[in-house]
Amino acid sequence: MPTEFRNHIAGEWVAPSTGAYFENRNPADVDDVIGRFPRSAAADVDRAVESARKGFRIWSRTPGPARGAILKRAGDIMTERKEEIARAATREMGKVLLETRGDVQEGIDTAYYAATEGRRLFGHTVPSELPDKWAMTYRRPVGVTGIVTPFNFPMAIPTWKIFPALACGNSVVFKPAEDVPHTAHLYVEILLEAGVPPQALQLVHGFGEDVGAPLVSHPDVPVISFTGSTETGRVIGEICGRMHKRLSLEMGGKNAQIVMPDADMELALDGVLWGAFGTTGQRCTATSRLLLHDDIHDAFLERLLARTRELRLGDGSKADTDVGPLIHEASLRTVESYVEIARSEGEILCGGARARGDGLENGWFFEPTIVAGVRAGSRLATEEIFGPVLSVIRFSDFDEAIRINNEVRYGLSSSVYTTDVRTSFRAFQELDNGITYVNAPTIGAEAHLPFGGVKETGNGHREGGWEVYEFYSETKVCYLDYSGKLQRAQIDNY
Ligand code: UN1
Repeated sequence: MPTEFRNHIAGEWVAPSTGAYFENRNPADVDDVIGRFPRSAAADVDRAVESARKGFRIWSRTPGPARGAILKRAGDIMTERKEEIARAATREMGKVLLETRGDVQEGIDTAYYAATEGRRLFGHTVPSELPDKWAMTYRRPVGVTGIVTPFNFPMAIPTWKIFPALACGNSVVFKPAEDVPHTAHLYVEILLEAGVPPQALQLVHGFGEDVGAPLVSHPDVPVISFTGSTETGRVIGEICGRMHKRLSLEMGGKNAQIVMPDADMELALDGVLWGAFGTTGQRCTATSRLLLHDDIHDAFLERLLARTRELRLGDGSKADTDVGPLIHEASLRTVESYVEIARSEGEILCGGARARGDGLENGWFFEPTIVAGVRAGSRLATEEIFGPVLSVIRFSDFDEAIRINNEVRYGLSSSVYTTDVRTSFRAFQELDNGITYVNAPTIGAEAHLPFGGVKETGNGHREGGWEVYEFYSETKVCYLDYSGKLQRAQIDNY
């Protein structure tokens, strides 16, 4: 009998109000059941929010440095348990161990950054325009935060949101993706062990419509942070707009790697293989378009095909695996439907089918796929696929590459391979993305820099780095007039 997991609500590990559970299965071997997780409902969310309101009162009054010390401990425990968490994440999510180790490391980096931010949370002290008067700002926590996360970074993305939310003094109701509940469970265990007050941290498992929806529309949750599809983000945005909530959205991408004729070709090859097929293409930063200059198009493709055919598919926990499975059957069907489109919109040079063979029968494996001759503006060139499918588009000069890069509705990351400094700086200025890399792939953001995209990728906020702390706190402006008389700003001093 698989282990039955619980929600964490009001300081206790509890069964869901529904009494119902869902199974969490390994995408590399669907017969491997990891556990049964609560299929919670609105009543569980209500209890969680009620507890988080109490938790907020305790935690928001804990001094920032004391909060930071607890987050530092969480980072230490994560460091000790890194391998165990990585293995749990690979088992439920599928990506290779090398990557889940990186995923956990991103969480650790975020913990240590958040720990020190507890000693900063800077405000400003500013001269007043009037004599004997002080003006300054400080940062206040906002309240209960609702955190809704996807499957592809089971540790990094929850930590990006929860550590800064806690560092700023907010309490948390966490609804992880139903595909990766075990990693979420481990993370919450660690936070509690580190000393986060149990009332300040709630974990509610379940599905978007049952748990995510009541959380997003709960009147006592003024802050929502969501990473997922642009379609779901739009619905959340409408609800939060109506309810005047603070909302951070991190959504789709259609990221391009541009290869110029002056590039180091070996480096560009390494970059696109990692960017397109790492995480089986299931990153919002994944390289899903390869823009090749006419002069190197054929030669580059030939080498890329040879390298792609060498990639070994398999269980991500095995040392010789390069590419793991897709997350579930629905994702496999989506990828298949785009391959159908590829048949008419381009030429499939490799892959294009569900992968069969030894050790692959029981998982959602799809062959790394390259489609050449894709026209800019076509569906394959503009829609997010979230799988191992790379569309190759030709261009004849950098202006055209910029235009193609910018024509999609998303704007997360972009990459240019070039040895020309002028091209590099033009890329920084003219590629319409939140992140541009020169001589590095479209994936690989670092935890201490802001992360996010423009256009339909986001809604103007950033995760990571120093910027996310703005999102999780309110600026309070404080004036103190010690002149002993009424001083009218803009009037008495003019
Ligand atoms: C995501 O794809 O949802 O830059 C996040 C990267 C990672 C984060 C990706 N550090 O690829």
